Amino acid sequence: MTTGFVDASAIRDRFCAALSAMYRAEVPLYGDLLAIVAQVNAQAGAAAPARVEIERHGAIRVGTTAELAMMGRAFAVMGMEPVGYYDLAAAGVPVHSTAFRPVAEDALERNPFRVFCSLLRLELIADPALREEAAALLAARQIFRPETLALIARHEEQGGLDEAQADAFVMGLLETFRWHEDTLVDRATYDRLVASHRLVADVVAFRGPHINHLTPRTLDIDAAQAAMLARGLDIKDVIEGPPPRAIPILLRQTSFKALTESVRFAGAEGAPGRHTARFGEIEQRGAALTPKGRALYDRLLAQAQDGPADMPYEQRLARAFADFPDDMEALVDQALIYARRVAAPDGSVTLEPLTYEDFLPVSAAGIFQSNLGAQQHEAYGEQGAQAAFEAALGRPVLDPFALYAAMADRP
Ligand code: OOG
Ligand code: NI
Repeated sequence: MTTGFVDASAIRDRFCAALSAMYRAEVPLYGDLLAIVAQVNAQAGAAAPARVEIERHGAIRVGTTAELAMMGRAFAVMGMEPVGYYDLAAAGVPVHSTAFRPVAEDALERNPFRVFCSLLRLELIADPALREEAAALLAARQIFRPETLALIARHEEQGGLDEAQADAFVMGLLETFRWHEDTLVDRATYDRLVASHRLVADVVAFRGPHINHLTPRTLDIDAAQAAMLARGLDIKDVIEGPPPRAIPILLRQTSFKALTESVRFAGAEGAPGRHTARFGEIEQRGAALTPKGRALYDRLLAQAQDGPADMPYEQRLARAFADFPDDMEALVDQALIYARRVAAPDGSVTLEPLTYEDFLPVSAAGIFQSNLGAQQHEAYGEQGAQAAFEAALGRPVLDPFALYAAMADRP
């Protein structure tokens, strides 16, 4: 029986393509990145998984619990569920986050589009007057179009969207992710928001949670990074994540630095203002690690970061990760990665790692920080607040390890 509803994966696929086209028009350098990555991936040849060509992740930052809850409902229309909890306060960024992504195997295969979604933690703004002003600004804005809200409700009532509704949903939701040059605040307010934290200004001063980067997946991040440098892009000093390996694990990421863009402050005549937020990023994905593998990764990464300051970071990283096995047999035997048996056409069976579909908090903190310019903030004293985040979202986040374990257990 056909329901006449568009498959959630098809809606996600359309949204991902539309968002990519919009971001390309907004940030032409993103188009350059796509070209570099396409070239590098073509050289990697036949080994490329089919989904790589369309694979992207993006990131947005919302301001209120109501915005987060509605965003969760909007992503649900596209078959994207909240996976994992990321506490960035420890790294001096006043947000906590989850990743909305498909979780079923066929959905990941179709289009693994994921969005790192951060919620501003207003309670971490020290100045009570500014905190109240920010809360009032956020309470007064509506980041979704009324017709998009109606379509989300419609989806929940009828269990899906038909063709016309799906297209209207995609176009409407795209508006929520669009960049707005006009700010909600005047220059003086903007300056006070920036002074509390640049990220606070990025969320509170604007009409909506503009997409701040969109990241294609490369099969060789070292080659892609060299190509970015050759094109003269202003990129981060180090690649976040593990060092280069024979069997890639988790996620390696690098980005070009945030652009300085002109904005028009409310009520302002004269010279435009400047805002720095949007950037470009590329990533290489490897094997998903088990809790044991992840604990080893976290320990070795900390070791590299605490290593001798006079040694280049790459060298410290390589030295620390000499203790992380780098062949399939050892990785599987020691239960460090999730893998599955795959039958080859000749009847032989090989082990294939499961791809890591999530994010890394230390890397995310590094990405946030490289885009805050000179401004660095010390760690916030507060701990993560997963229960509060989940209450805001209206549901618990899924445990990424449980998802991998379920997929890996299949013979
Ligand atoms: C999100 C940064 C995290 C990643 O790839 O780790 C992220 C943000 O800047 O809003 O996208
Ligand atoms: Ni990212």
